[in-house]
Amino acid sequence: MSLSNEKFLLQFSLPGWSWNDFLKEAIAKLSVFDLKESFIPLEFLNKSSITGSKSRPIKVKTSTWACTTNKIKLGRSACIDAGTFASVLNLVIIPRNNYDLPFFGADLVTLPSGHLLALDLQPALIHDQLHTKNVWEKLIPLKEKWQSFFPPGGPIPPDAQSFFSPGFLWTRLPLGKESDRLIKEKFFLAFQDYLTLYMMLLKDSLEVSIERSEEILSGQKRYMEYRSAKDPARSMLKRFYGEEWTEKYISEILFKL
Ligand code: DBV
Repeated sequence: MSLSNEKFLLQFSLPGWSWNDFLKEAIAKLSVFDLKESFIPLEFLNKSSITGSKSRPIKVKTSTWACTTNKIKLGRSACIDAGTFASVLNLVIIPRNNYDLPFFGADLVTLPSGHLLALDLQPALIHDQLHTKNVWEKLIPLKEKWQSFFPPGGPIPPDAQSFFSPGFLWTRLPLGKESDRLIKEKFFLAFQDYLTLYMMLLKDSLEVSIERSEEILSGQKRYMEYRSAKDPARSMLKRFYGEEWTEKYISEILFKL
C-alpha cells in the first residue's frame, strides 16, 4: 500500500462507529493488482462543513479516494463522517469496458434511524447471458449464504431493479449492540466474500472484441447516468455542502466514466 493511501486512511479513522475497516479491506485486496491512485481535485478530496443547529453544531467531513488498475477504469470510495448524524462508505468499482465484467457496488450507511447495507455485483448489460451467467452462478450462492443472517431490506424501486443482480445483499438494521455484532461478525465476512469473488473475476477475465467493448461501454454509461440521477445521498450532500458542489461532485467525481 502506498504512503498516500495510508495517509488517507488515517484521515478517515473516526472515533466511534465507522466503516473504515471495510475500506481498508477493499484497498488491501485491490493492492494485489498494479494499483495506481487517481488524482482527486482538492475541493473534493476532503470537504468539511458544519451541520446541525446553532446550539448543537455537527462537524461533517466527506473524503474521496480513487484508483485505477490495468483492468479497473475507476475504483472509488466516498466516505461521509458526520458523527452520530451519518457515517457512510460508498464504494464503486468500474471495470475497463474491454472486459465483460460487472460493477462492484457497496453502500454502507449509518444514520440515526439505523444501518442500511447494500452489496452487489451489478451488470452493465442487463439480461445478457454472456455478461451475467458466469457472475450470477458464483454470486447467488454467496447471497443465499449471507442474506439468511439479515432481514431483507425491502423492495427496490421498479426503475432500479434492472441495475441490480439476483445476488443483491440488502438489509436495514436498527442501531445497537446486536447490529454492531452482526456487522462485524457477519456482514464484514460477506463483504470480503463479494470482494474476493470480484477479484477472481477480474483476474480471470479476458479481453473482448471492440464491438463487444462498445456495447459494454454504452451499458456502463446507462448505469452511471442512472446512479448519478438517482443518488440517494443527493439531499444529504446538498444540506451539507450546497447544491453547486454536490452536483459537481456527483457528476464529475462519483459517477463519471
Ligand atoms: N449512496 C451512493 C453514494 C452515497 C450514498 C455515492 C456518497 O450511491 C449514500 C454517498 N445511500 C446513501 C445514503 C442513503 C442511501 C440509501 C446517505 C440514505 C438516504 C436517506 O435515507 O436519506 C443502494 N442506498 C440507499 C438506498 C438504497 C441504496 C436502495 C435506500 C434508498 C431510499 O430509501 O430511498 N447503492 C444504492 C443503490 C445502488 C447502490 C441504488 C446501486 C444502483 O450501490
